[in-house]
Amino acid sequence: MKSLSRAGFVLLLAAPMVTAVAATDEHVTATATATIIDNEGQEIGQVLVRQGPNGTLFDLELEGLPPGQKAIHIHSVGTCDDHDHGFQDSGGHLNPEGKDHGLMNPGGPDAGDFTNFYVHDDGYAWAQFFNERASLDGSFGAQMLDDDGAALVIHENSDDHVSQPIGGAGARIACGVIVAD
Ligand SMILES: [Cu+2]
Repeated sequence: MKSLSRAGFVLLLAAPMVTAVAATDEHVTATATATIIDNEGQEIGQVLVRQGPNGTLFDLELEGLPPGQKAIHIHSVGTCDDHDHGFQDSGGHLNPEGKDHGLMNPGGPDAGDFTNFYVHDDGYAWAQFFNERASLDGSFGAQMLDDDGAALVIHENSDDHVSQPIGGAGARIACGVIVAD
């Protein structure tokens, strides 16, 4: 009897999660995945990208980053091949309108700007971001999957959301090319 009620409890917990995922995906119009690598070229996790009717949702799950607050941005070129040279080939931010960088900048934000996220002491991070200024297919805002693609780039420090060009976020420590599913 005890184990039966426990099983029932687990089922009750599981059911709303399934419903929540289905409800979120009902209006998804395009999806993509970015497999994130570090400066050694090792895979450290993924970001799942879902384009909705009014913005794009990014689900991030990573392991093995140094702890603390980190900046993440959409960079304008879809390459992370130069991991041993700091991911410079991913270019600057996705920013076709030439805005200033920074969510709190009066001349911003650019299309690639996000809020910061936090890496726990054990190197694990989960975060979810929403961006109304960038879409996968160009149906609103800047187009991520254009001819030269785009990459998600993680920096060693947090973004102050004002300073040019990248909010004082420092070195590029991880990168993932955004690839259509
Ligand atoms: Cu950046």
